[in-house]
Amino acid sequence: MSKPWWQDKLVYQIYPKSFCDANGDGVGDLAGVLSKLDYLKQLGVDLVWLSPIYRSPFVDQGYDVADYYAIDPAFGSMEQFDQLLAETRRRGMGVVMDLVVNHCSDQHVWFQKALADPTGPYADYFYFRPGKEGGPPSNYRAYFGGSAWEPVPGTDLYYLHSFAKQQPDLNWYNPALREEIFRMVNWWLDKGLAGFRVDAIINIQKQLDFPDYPADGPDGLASIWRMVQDAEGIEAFLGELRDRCFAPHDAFTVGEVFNLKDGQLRQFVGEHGLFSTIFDFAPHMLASGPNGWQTPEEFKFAAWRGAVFAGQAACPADGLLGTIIENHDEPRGSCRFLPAHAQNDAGAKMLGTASLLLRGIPFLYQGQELGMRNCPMDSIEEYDDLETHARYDAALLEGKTPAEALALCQATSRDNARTPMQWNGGPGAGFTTGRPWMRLNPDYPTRNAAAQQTDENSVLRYYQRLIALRKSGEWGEVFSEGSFAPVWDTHPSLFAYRRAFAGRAVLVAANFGAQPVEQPLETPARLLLESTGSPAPLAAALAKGQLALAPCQAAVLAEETLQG
Ligand code: TEU
Repeated sequence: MSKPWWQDKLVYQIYPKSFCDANGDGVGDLAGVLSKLDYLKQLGVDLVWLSPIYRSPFVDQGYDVADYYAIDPAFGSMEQFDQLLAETRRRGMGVVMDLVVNHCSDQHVWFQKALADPTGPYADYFYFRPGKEGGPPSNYRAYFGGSAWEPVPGTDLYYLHSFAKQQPDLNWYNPALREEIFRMVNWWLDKGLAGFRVDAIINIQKQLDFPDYPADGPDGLASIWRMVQDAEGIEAFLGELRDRCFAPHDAFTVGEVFNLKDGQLRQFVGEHGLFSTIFDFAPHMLASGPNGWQTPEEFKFAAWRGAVFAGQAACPADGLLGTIIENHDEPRGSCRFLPAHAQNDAGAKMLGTASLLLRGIPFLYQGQELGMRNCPMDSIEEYDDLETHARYDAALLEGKTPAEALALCQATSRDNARTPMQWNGGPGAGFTTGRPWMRLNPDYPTRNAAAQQTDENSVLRYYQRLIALRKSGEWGEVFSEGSFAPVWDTHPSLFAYRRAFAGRAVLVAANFGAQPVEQPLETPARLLLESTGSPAPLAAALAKGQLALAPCQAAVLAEETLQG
């Protein structure tokens, strides 16, 4: 089996609205991205994933696409996009776009034509269904709240939307729709795109009789997820997408899939997988308590370690998972996957070490390399994200007070990760010369890329060294191709594992506890990297065959005598 070209790649996610604004209108743009390519190269990034930049009314920040063939003017032009392709290629990098094809925008011409002729061919690009007993066809709640069915004006029909009502679901069971999608995907790949991150894709499979489910909330509705979960047949659609588009272009693809069924992982990743990789969201799912996001769970070290290690164990030998700490939908990892005492820069470096060297394709989200933190807003009005507003309303309906509902939003809001990137300590954080579209995290005067670049002990400089090690000529193959094995996996505070390849092995160990730990080593080990900038005590312990880690210290050790 030959190794795929993306096996050793590292991906960096850009949230374009909040990355860098070159024209001073307060919104990030492609010219801004172009101006930061050297920064990304220096960090060690191979592939740049852009959240959607297609023409959009931005009801869901571009995840509502009005024209799949156009760049939204807020971001720039197709010429600038082509320039981005050329400039990344010149630096040995590639561009990955977001592929949002479970739904489009209600402003898309397909939907406009469907509304104009609700029994015509374009209506079958969507799910138009007659109502039932004076109400919608079934009792589904959309992910962003409210009924998942919206009346088609002037008819007794409804259309289905899994997300916002401005995001009508596309009917993948219609071959004509599938042809449109394949043509569009191939058009982008022909341009020279490296691949796609495939949005919310599990939702394309439906039960076409749309059965009701028992209500699961005070609104009397049942989550649409219930219907999707019981639906079958996604493999056929994704197989066609792979064979018609991805495989002929040797594209890199990462699927956004939640809650795979038993045995499905084998079909999704690996040599004949439907995608190159899929995100491992198991650690993120731990934050949902018995009542989902309404009952957020505190970080529990052993459960988190267990979820990460279970993902590593479940992944087939010929496949890779996308390892991820944070993205544009999740609170910042530095406030989430760390115990309270470690929610600081030392913790961010430790978490980065623990995550980036796992088996898999590492994904970084903008600002993660600065240890950027959640940004709790003072009132619900300050939040932009529609899901946050839906959660606020749902929490009130559940009987929570406004203060309790706001606290829930502060803990779980997607806007925590969507505040502008912090480039320097000057006005607008170097993100914009104008007024930023979303408030800056108030810590930007001290936490920013310029300050961190000149501080050898910063999170940024540490991430640069960590990524350089992962990709080094000496150890790169161990990280990109090596096996994974947990080490000391019942220890109360150590997160440790061994990566091994071709007779060489690396031990990664991190102390998540508030107390120092000491542990005898099985084999002599040499220090490759440590996270605190104070290696002396660890080096002294290693000389005696011991591992000694201070709280929040992570270390990477070469164990050259072990067989891989
Ligand atoms: O998210 C898909 C998804 O399942 C969301 O429900 C996500 O889990 C939730 O927002 C987390 O709080 C994708 C995109 O990543 C998201 O930004 C979009 O809003 C969504 O699809 C609709 O396109």
